[in-house]
Amino acid sequence: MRTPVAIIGAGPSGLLLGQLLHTYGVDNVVIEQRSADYVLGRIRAGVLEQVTVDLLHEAGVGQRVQAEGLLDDHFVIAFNGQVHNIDLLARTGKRVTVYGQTEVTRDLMNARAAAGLSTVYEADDVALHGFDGSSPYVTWRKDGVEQRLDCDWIAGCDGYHGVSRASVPADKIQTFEKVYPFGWLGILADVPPISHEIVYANHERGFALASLRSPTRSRYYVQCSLQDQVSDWSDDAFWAEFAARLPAALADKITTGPSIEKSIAPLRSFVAEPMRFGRLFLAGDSAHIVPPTGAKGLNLAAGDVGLLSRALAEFYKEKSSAALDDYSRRALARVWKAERFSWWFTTMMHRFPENGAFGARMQIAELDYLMSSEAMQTAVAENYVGLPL
Ligand code: FAS
Ligand code: PHB
Repeated sequence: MRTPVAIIGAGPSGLLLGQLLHTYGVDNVVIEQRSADYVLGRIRAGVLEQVTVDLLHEAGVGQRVQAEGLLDDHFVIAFNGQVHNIDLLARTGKRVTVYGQTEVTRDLMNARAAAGLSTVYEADDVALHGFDGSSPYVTWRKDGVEQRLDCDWIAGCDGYHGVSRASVPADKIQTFEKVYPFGWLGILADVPPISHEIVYANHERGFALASLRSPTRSRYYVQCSLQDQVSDWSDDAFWAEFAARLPAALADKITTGPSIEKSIAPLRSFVAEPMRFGRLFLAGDSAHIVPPTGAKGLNLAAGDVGLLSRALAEFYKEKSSAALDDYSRRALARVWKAERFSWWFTTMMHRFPENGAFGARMQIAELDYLMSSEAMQTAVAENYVGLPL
């Protein structure tokens, strides 16, 4: 088998890259280690930047997000028992769209199948070969049979634990990492959300986040210990802690109900440099991770594949590799700014016992200043709606 571009991973990065390349007339094959159902079963991001929505439209899969996505023109910050708005539309002229990553993935999977594009699910022992030369190829085992795909380029869209970044020789890659001393316990429940806007709460008991997937489905999080297990948290325990961390005006709006998904995610900041190694490009979580506080993970992944798809299209249509040669620099410039915002927002909103009473006061002082400064609110708003590609 042969294809111009082999894409490793059928998460949002891999599927969006595949769809954009198809739109630009560049054939590609996606190779995924899990089943489609398994990929769809992961509950992750919920907020899309306009750049991401525009890319979904460019890829021909913008219909449902246009029809069902909820437009938010502000988000909420709660602290000291008070509720404050960060007015995105007034500060930037832009909004964010609330639409779950699961639905983005579903739309991309359906479009890929409708276009008759080749996707290999449940591929075992995926391995990358020859990407330091001019004849890269990918091998895997499917139903016990060894397979090989020759290609011009490999796109490593296989996430933080994938094989792509791990295939790069250690002396050719530099990584930067910060692991946070807590996790997020997330719950999905078919109950009406307390707000159609995203609510971020700084509280002495710990951080809480209120989000949604639709007017009837809520997505809530509380900061938890890394020693916690999901089994330590009954639904009742979650609802009680969630309410305790919100101002009364918001806690009174909580409708409780049984969880349909409950999971704990660790938080880290991570970047691998560069994002290109010969004929291998890294995109999305394979190259970088942000703490989800700033709702940047999925959006950074979309930005990477927006740049990479256009650069690959230029290579095939105009026989120029200029944009490919500049991909890593351009992608990393945007990645590091999102890493900064996500780190700053996480540091400001979560409880860090090791920082003591002074550290807690510095957080409140930062929040007080934010709410008193139009300049700072504009800076926060332009990072939250997403920086230009
Ligand atoms: P993904 O990890 O989504 O996809 C990679 C794909 O590659 C997977 O399907 C995997 O099975 C496959 N793969 C892995 N190894 C492979 C191999 N060897 N061979 C073939 N395939 C392989 N972001 C937000 O903005 N907000 C959030 O609230 C949020 N919550 C998150 C919660 C969790 C638990 C995690 C892990 C991430 C969260 N994120 C969040 C970030 C998340 O949304 C990512 O940014 C997004 O999934 C990135 O998409 P991909 O780069 O496609 O990586
Ligand atoms: C979500 O809806 O899952 C979500 C929203 C905003 C965030 C993180 C997660 O910052």
